[in-house]
Order: sequence, then C-alpha cells, then structure tokens
Amino acid sequence: MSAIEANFDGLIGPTHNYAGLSHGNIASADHALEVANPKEAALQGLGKMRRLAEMGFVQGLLPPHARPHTPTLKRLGFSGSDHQMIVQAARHPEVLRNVYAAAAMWTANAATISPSADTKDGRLHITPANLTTMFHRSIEPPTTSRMLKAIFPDEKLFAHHEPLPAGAQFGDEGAANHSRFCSRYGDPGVELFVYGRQGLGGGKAPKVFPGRQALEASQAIAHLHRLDPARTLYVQQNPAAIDAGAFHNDVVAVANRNVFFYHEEAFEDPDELEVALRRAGAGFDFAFVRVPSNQVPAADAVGSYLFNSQLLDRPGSGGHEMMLILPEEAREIDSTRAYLEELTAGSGPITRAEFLDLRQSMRNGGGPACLRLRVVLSEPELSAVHKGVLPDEAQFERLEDWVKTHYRDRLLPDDLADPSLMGESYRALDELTEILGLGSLYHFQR
Ligand code: SUG
Repeated sequence: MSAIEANFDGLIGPTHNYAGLSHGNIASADHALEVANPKEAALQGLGKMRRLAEMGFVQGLLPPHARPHTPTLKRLGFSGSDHQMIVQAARHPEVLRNVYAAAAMWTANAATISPSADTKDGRLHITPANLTTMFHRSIEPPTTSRMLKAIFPDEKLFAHHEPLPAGAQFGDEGAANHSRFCSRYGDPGVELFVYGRQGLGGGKAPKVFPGRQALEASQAIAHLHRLDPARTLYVQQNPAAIDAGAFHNDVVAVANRNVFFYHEEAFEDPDELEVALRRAGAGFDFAFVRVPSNQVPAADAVGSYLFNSQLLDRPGSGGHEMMLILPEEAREIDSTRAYLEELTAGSGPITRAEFLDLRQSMRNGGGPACLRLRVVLSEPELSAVHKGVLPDEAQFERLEDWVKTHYRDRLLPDDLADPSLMGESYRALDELTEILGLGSLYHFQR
C-alpha cells in the first residue's frame, strides 16, 4: 500500500526555559539559567513546520503539555489551590523547575511508532515513551498518551499501548533511538532499535553519562508492536558516544528509507551493523553515509547537531535524491560546514543542505530531529488523523498570532516562582485546544 511519512512537531510551550535539567545533555548544562525567549522559540518551531509544509511534506503538530504540572506537585505533598502550591514550591526551586519544563516539545521522545506495513496485525502501533531517566520528562507519558489517542483515534487502524512500566531497567526514550529502513514507505521495513545499556545487567555501559534507553525496553516495544523478528535489529550505541554527549542516538545518526547517515563513532562496530542491516533488508538498495572522525570529530558532531537533522526525500527528485534540514550551528562549525559542502557536491544520495534557526531549542539540546515525531501513514490512516493538528496556511497564521498574543519574550528559571506565569500559560493552552479542536486535554480543563 502506498504511504507517506508525516512529521509531528512539538509546538513549543509558553514556559520554555533553561533549567539545566538533563545530565548528559551538554547544551542543557552549558546554557543552564540563561534567559530564554519562549515566544521566539515557538515561532522558530512553527517556522520549521511551515517550511516542511511549503515543500509539500505532510506536517502535523503535537500540542504543548500543561506546565506547571500541578498534579505532580500534589503527588509530591504540596497542597491547597494551584496558586498556593506554586507559592510553596517556590521554596524548592529545583522542584518547581522540573514541573515547569517545556521538554515535551521534543516529540522524537514522545513515542515509538511502527508503521502498519511492519506489524503482524496490519495496524499502526504506538507506544508512548516512559522517559524514566529524567524526572522532568517522566511527567510526560500520561499526557502524551492522551494526546496520541485523540489524534490517532480509530482503534481499527491505530493500536495504542501503555508506556512501559517505570524503572531504570525499562528506560525508554522513544523514536530518538529508533530508525526504520525501507524502499518505499508503504513497504515492509526493517526497524533498528539502538540502546544505551542493558537494563537488567550485563554488557558495557557508558561511564560518565546515563544510557537512557534500555535494551529490554526496546525488546518489549518490538514484541508489543508485533514486529517480524527477522526484520528487527538491536544494536548498542557506542558507550563512548554517550559519554561524549550523544544522550540519544539521533544525535549521531539519522535514517530515511534506504539511506543511513551516521558518525563513525556512533556504533562500536559499524561494519557489522551494515552487514546485519543488509541481511535484514534483503532487496533494499542501502546507502550508508558514514562520516569519519578525521573529517568531523565526535565533539563537533555533538556541538553542531549535524546528525540531528531531518533527512528527507528531496522534493522534485522523484525519490532519487535526499536533503538535510539542519540547524544553523552545522554551518558555523568549520568541520561540519566543510563536510556538508563536500557531501552535497558529491555523487551520493544527499544533494542538498538547508539550515534553519532553531537556537532557542538547540540551547537545550533539541535540534530539528528532536522536534519531530515521524509517522508513516497510508492513505486511510492519514484520513483518520484528527485534522486540527495538520495545519494549513491559515492555521499556521492563527497559531503564530496565538503565540504572539500569549507568550513572554523573556523567561528565567527564577521567574517560575511567579504564580501569574501559571495563569498565563493555562489561558494560552485553553485557547489552543479550541484552535486545534481537541476538546479538554489538560488537567486544568477538567
Ligand atoms: O531530554 N532537553 C531534552 C532534549 C531532548 C532532545 N531530544 C532528542 N535528542 N531526540 C532532554 O535532554 C533540557 C531541559 C532543561 O534543561 O531545561 C531537556 O530536557
């Protein structure tokens, strides 16, 4: 069956700030406590969505989560009205920062999705990530689950699973550690799950930073999604790459259909991985674009987010060429700029590089690829998607106006103690659910 790949980007929420919450994410640590500009962040994100829509890609969005998340404050023993809880929590700024994080914007971590062409029951399978490694992100799964059910409602087409049980042993960070290979999107693919460590013990693990994705989590998802074991691969991310700052695999690798663009140090034995992929994807015309460390040192790969790009079929090329959507940072670092010039001038499949300003998100470690969840959809599946989250030109304009009306252009972690920020944020989101026609999504609406 014919199918397309849609991108669902996270609409960046009104409380975007730099709290330094993610150990192992170098950008998050480097920019901790700086001034953020939520308005600019959201407009940059919408700008990327618009650009893809303009090029003819199916572009969707996932709404921000309600922050501050006062139900979490209640579970932590704070009491009284929402306003009173914020006043109490202001005496524990580290707690407040966690319940205020706008991190749900990075929808590559929202869920793992297996297209219907890959699953035994012919349905598209969705497992929201449990995000257990970082407390601020562990708050996301119930809301993500509710949103995905509202956006992909038809259970005959879409199978929704619960997030995996909590616990470091089953840490799951979603599609950021999952790549799918195929010839055409609608054909059966090969799914590659990249893990950071073995959750139940054994094997190697990174020494400095957490390996967020557990092998056991990836295996559970493959079983839940009823994938063909012969077309499902598990490979460990090089622990040294995690220690160098590649906290998710999408910081050092990105795939589209038959093309795999990755850093030489992303995997311990890339030759073995290529052989395994060729075996599992017999018949695919694989192109492996392996970037050597002597051209792009690992630190530059992490600093530039070269691989945290979107690898897309180049419009107008009849599926014969691909392009990269990259952050501006990738042309500011000498090694990655030079590499991209050589790459796009060469005879390989990637013939164009386009750069976007996503600096607000980048300062928290979120590049173009982090901001989107890929969903391969057949025609009937696409028709069943909730239309309000697939913006057209008029809807993009409406969303930009909404951001301009409601968002602050300056936010510091200390500002989170001001209870009026909560009111502003909830009012904005309340209006957003109307714009998107999503009903009462948020706890404060019930
Ligand atoms: O989980 N940053 C996110 C970035 C996620 C990027 N996603 C992918 N690579 N797919 C994270 O580390 C920082 C929040 C702060 O420090 O305020 C943060 O959560």
